[in-house]
Amino acid sequence: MAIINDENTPQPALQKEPEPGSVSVSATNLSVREGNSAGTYTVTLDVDPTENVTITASSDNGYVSTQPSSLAFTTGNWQTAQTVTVSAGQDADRTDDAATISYAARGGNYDSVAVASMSVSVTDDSDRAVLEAFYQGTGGRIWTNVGNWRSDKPLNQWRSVTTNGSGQVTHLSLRNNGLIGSLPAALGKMESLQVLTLDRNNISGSPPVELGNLSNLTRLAMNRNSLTGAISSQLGNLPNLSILGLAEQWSQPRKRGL
Ligand SMILES: [Ca+2]
Ligand SMILES: [Ca+2]
Repeated sequence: MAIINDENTPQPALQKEPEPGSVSVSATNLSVREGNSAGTYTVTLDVDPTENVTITASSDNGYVSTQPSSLAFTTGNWQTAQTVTVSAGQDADRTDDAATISYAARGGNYDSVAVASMSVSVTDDSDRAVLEAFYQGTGGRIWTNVGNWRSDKPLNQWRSVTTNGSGQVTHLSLRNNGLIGSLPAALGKMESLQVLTLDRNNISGSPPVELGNLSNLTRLAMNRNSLTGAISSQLGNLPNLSILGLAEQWSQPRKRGL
């Protein structure tokens, strides 16, 4: 009698169903400051893929993006975590924003596998861009005291800058600090500004008409500079302006500290 299924007889290999794919994301929420890249995280495959896998990211906010936008895992490198960086562009408004990054997986046993989405909160930072323009326009590189200007520190740690609870600049007071050149029109975007004190510098030109947009401005002091030209009538119409100091303008450059 023939013996079948003897333990020495090779058995046909079982046709195993591939294990369903699974993706790990190292974080599901992060914060980024407008105009910056931040908050790197990693994406990893948990299960051996049957073929190459692509994971594509998409953002529901046009100002928020990921680098790279698409991750390629092969059957050889699938165990290696891949790093993603989130960037937030500078938008025109002055409010904080949010974004959700969603992922779509394609390929082999990962086709349509669900991947946890990423919640991104964006801290608006438009005033930082204005201060950068101010620094550039008034010879920041040769200021007497630069403090933390242009650093990554919060704006209220920059020399002579005060902010409100939302991080918007309310006071900018740089007296006798070697400022030269002219005021940038961008200053008119700093809508929360209440006090602008720039006495005893060497600022030339005429104050930009855009300063007339600063409806919260109570004090504008630029005594003892080198201003010329007409003072825009819009400055006189600022609803909250109670002090406007533009005395003693010099027509020639002069030494600091006078
Ligand atoms: Ca903004
Ligand atoms: Ca915004």
